[in-house]
Amino acid sequence: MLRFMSAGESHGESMAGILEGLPAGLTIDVEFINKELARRQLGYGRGGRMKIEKDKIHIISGIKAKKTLGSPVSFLIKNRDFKINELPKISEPRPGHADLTGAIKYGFSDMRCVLERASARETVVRVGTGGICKILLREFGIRIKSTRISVGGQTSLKKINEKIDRARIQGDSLGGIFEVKAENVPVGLGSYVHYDRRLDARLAAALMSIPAVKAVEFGDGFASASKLGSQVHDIITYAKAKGFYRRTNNAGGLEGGMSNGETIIARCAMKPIATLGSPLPSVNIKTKKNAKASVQRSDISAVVAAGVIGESMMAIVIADAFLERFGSDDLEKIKKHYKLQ
Ligand code: EPS
Repeated sequence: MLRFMSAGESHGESMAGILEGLPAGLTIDVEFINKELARRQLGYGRGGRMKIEKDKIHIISGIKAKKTLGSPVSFLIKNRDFKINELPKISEPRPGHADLTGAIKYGFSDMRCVLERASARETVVRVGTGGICKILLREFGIRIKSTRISVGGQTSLKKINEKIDRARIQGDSLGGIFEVKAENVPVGLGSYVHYDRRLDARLAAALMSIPAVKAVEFGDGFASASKLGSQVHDIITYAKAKGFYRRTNNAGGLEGGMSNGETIIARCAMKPIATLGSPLPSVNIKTKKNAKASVQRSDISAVVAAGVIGESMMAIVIADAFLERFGSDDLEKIKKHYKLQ
């Protein structure tokens, strides 16, 4: 079983991750992980923080001479913008953010204490972890990619950028849709037997856990609900060179809670970022009087970055399900199991 934990506050000293359950003998390419971290910083519409940070992974355990030992891999990613103890208190919660509910839940009067951990800065750890999982998956030819499908309902790059510029001027924010695909996933990851090992359910939970994601679908997803069965189900075919395959991929590579060998396709809808330059009405949590929501440095839109985070979450779940099916304590034995399938 592969498990990971993240720790760290947005303006604390460092973000930290622990990934446990990797086999021994995997060569960790730190440069590849750093490139993944840099991809998370991209996209038109990002805020000032991305100009400050140059995220780099610093692995502190689980590796000797670049190879995994089978012990937990732990790492740090430094926050250049380390200033948690100097930042002002926040008393006006932002609608759509964790601010108010988090403060009630933990009994804080300063919502800075919520923001620091609720921040999407945490996703840097997921991308570090996902990068390691991608390195494992690429040993078996599995590739994961993402695309920004739309922002604020626009699909062309020109219109997206114009819409982001307009939102910035108006002090507003935008959401959008991104797609994540996993190619060359072997047949049978996940389970039709155990509800909690279903690959679609695990992927949906992982993608839904990305900040601001409000909906996840696989393949034809919501559209399939208004079609006939004959229009939806993918016809099964056989060819000597390929084995069994489907003529179409409306199922998004998932049938019966398992990978069916076709490309896994997930789409995620992201709501607009909760911080608005022209803030919405809110209430001061101390005085209980009407007040404008607080304004924090933020992104206008972060759909490209969310796609990279989506790739990481998909890589983590697929690596876990892969190890469940072909797993062993060492990579060479996993390769032997994999060849036998
Ligand atoms: C982000 C870090 C944050 C935000 C943004 C993404 O840093 P800061 O709060 O210092 O600007 O830029 O996070 C949010 C939009 C949010 O609501 O938390 C990052 O590293 O991706």
